[in-house]
Amino acid sequence: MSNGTRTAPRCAALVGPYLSGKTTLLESLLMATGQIARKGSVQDGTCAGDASAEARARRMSTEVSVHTCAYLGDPWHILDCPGSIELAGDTARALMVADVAVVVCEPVPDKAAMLAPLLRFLDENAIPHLLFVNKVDQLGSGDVRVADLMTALEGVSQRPLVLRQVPIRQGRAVTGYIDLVSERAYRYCAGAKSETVPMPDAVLSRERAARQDLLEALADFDDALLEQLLDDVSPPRADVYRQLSRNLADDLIVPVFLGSAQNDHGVRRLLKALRHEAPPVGMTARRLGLEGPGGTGSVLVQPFRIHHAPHSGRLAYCRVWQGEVTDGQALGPDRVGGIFALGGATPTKITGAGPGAVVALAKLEHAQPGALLSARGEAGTPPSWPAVAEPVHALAVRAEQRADEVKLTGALAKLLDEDPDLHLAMEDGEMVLSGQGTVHLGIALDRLRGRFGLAVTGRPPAVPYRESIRRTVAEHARFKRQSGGHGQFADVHLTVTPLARGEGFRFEDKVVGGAIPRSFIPAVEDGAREALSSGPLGFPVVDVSVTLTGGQFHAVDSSEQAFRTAGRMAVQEALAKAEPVLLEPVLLVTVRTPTEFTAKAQRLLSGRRGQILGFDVRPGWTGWDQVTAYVPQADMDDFIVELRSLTLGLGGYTARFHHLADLMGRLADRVVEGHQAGYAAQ
Ligand SMILES: Nc1nc2c(ncn2[C@@H]2O[C@H](COP(=O)(O)OP(=O)(O)OP(=O)(O)O)[C@@H](O)[C@H]2O)c(=O)[nH]1
Ligand SMILES: [Mg+2]
Repeated sequence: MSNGTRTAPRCAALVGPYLSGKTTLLESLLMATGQIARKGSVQDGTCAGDASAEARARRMSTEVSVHTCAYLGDPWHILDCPGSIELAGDTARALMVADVAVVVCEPVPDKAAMLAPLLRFLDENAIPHLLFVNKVDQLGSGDVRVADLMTALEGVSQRPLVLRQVPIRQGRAVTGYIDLVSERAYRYCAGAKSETVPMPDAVLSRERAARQDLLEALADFDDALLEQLLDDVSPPRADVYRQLSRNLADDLIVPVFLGSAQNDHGVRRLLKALRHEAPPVGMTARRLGLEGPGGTGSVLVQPFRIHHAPHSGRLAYCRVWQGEVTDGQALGPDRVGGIFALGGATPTKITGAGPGAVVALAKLEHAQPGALLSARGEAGTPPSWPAVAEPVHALAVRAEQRADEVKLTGALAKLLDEDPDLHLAMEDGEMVLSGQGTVHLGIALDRLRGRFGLAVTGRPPAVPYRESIRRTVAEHARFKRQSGGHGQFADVHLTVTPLARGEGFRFEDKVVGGAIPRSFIPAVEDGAREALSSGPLGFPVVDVSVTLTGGQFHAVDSSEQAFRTAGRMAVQEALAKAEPVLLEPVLLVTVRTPTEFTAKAQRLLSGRRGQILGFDVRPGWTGWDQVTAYVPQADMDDFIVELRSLTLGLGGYTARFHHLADLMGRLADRVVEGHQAGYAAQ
């Protein structure tokens, strides 16, 4: 291990849009490397990548899974990442520890735009990546030319794409490829290595042109190669390979491969490219500017995800950047309590892990994704570590059985620990879980049910309506009770007055001449606050001032309790006469979308009672707009679902509470009736 980097495991992340075939590709890679004897399938729920119950049930990847294999003696870790845009945070964190990313996409030019956010992330972080155009078995039916696909893909990549293969077709069907570096032709063989075949004449001219493009792309970064090209000299193959791997490591170019994961086509070619061109762990650590506080030999580990396993407890999935991790050693503020290899059905215990390894470390109770750990302590989180995403969807979560409430709190704490993109807050008495969309939150609920055995429900959270008044009203209330011994007596005169929006509650004491003793006045204020906690419409009352103007007391029978009750009665009666008005929360919403969908996004906002404030280009994003609008919170339910369906899944938004607006007429009646019916049902 110590002599280098070649034998240290490298780590490739499989990423790309939802359902592009990453988990199927993983299965094919595991088979081609002899890791598994038989291929499972996503559809049958038998593949290695989607092993969790949530993934199987949904036939999609619901979390990053870690796999281990070896190809021609080189050890590899493969991270199969979920493609759903709602789980992009998990994928981003996995990408931060990978040496190379394999971007799996479909051969559909119209879907190229779906790659834009991912390619942008890879380029911003200079993560070496190549494209694997999957499902080429479908190219025939769609009659798509690879050249058109490349044009579409180039439109969404900041880095130049370099096509490495041209397809060989029979009719429309793709039956093999020509490798543009070795200039050899291959015929695909289902489930096995491709066979070498003579170069078909029909493809020769396309091959020449594509190879010239490839060399020219490389020559942009290499003067010697440029000279050779200008002199019409064919550069030595070894130089081309060297240049390819250097340019990949520096994220200067994006090589493009073709294949079909389902049929194992092009998969060994991909493995070879990874073997020759993917940078070793030491180079990745340098790219990330990482070095342990004790120099290059000292141990440096970075967790990228937390998992609470039923038997081993809290596991930190980590990449070992340098040094050797041993069981029991100090790491960060904790001590390693078990090292587990990942990839099988369950983690298996091992004794140590060296540079490049992706392992699960137990008992690192304080480890957080991104935060570097060394033997000397925690070495901080690099600034490039992805930020947590702002929530765009929320559910009020409840245990069906009261007895489960404590267990639910514990289970949610674990889920939040595992997934930094989940958020939990108490809002108007409800436990509100928020995250990246219906799929993201649905998976969280499935985990509560499946992993933690909890019967839970998730409903749209209640909209935090408020109410206020529109008129000043003076009121008098007398509380008097005579029941044996001491009686109760308090008499209060007060006025309620509407305040401007946002001013909250104000209490003024204008009692003169000791009509009410000082000591009872705070009790009147308490009573007023009680009355405001639920107004005549049933909601908390805001923006009201209460002025105590006078009253009476009794030397023996008056008490704080009596004045609180009288204060509450007076305010309650005054509010009912002061023209109560329902207030609804309005959010300032900023929608981000590719320009081609801006008009649709605007219509969506207007359709939800939104008041468009304006639109502009999205700063730093060519071809994107952002639209700002005021939208009532009540109309934001499932907004993200519709926005995504209108924008190829690319649109997103942020929302902040902005103001409370008067709500009147039928809409207000419906809210009040619904609220009262809700109470009656409880
Ligand atoms: N025709 C064809 N279908 C494929 C190929 N590879 C995958 N599929 C199908 O595409 C669908 C999605 O495959 P997955 O491997 O689950 O895709 P994924 O990218 O892992 O999906 P997520 O992880 O949910 O984003 C499945 O129905 C596969 O059978 C291929 O090469 N050709
Ligand atoms: Mg998958």
